[in-house]
Amino acid sequence: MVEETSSPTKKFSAKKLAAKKPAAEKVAPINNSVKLSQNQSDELVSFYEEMTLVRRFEERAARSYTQALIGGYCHLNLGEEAAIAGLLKELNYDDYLFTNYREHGYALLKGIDAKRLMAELYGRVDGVSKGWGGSMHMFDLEHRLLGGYGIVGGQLPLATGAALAIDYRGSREIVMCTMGDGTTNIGAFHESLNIAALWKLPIVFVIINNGLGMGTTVSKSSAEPELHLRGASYRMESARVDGLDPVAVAMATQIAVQSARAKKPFLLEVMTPRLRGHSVVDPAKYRSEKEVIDLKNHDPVTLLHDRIVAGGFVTSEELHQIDLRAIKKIDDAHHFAEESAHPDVSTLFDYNYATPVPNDSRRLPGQALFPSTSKAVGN
Ligand SMILES: Cc1ncc(C[n+]2csc(CCOP(=O)(O)OP(=O)(O)O)c2C)c(N)n1
Repeated sequence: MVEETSSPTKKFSAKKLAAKKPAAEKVAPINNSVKLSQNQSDELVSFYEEMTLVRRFEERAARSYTQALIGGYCHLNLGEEAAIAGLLKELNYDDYLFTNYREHGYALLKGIDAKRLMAELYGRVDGVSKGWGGSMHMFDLEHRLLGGYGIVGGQLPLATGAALAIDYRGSREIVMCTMGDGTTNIGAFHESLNIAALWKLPIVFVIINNGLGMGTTVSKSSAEPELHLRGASYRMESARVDGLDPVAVAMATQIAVQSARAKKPFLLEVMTPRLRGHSVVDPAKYRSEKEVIDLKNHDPVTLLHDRIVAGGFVTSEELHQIDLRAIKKIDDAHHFAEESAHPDVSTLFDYNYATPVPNDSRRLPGQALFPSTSKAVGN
């Protein structure tokens, strides 16, 4: 279900926008054990293939982390699979994507090879960021994934700038910029939405609302907990959609993307569960027993499995075969990553904009960094 925003300034009409291009064939609501048409079943199976790939990649990443194959921070998309599949189905190859640090699944479904992504997690030269970015900083210009950002909200001004560049060039691409619910309380969220709306930029802002910023609930941190309503402050059309249902997400995204291509930025809120802790090292002790049990009934992969089987065209065994193929692909990625070399430390600054800085705590503010620059500043 796509909910419409009750904006006090502008009424969002999903029907009107959708009428410009027919939305995907409507599929029965989730958890409903009705029969599907062959086309509907095929569409769901294709989502299932993508979602199991993300699921198996993330499970492998969790395991590899405990085996010390991955260093630094590592945040997983477990629970977000339907949201990712639905969102990325509507992006063209040449559309740009910016995400936060919880990004593996997005990189995978943007078309980047699982081998290069796993090698990045393992910090190896064949990684998508040559081994220097790690889990939070995947970047691939070819697939137009422009990061992967560890600073909460850091991606928003950059994504808005990319949308401005597209507008300036007069080309047809759009930018999609995802973020967590907690990010909507960062100043950059408001600055970016304001500029995007004011300058009519081709961008879709996506809030992945998993209900938690680390361990803090949305209701404890946001005065307006219906986050999509914040679009109204910028006269930006917006909607909230059920992130357990890939078809609903794709339909809502289609509307959002059409809007962005017509130079009307859009704010889409996707409601998802976060099946594990904030990062791989968080045991999520702040969750009540009831919440933990509840989560088991909100696994998008299991829900989709049951929905497809109830649809009557595909058996559980056939879906199991899809899952086995995903496991094999991720296993191959793991072996590839393990065999890839560690990058040479001399390449540390090769892919940075910043120049090397001496790690000298005795240097005072205003003092030159290097002898060569001392002359330039007249010291
Ligand atoms: C500017 C900044 N402040 C604080 C942090 C520490 N931090 C990392 S993740 C996070 C929570 C963000 O939550 P949310 O935006 O909901 O994203 P989610 O982790 O749920 O995907 C915080 C506070 C940070 N990385 N950057």
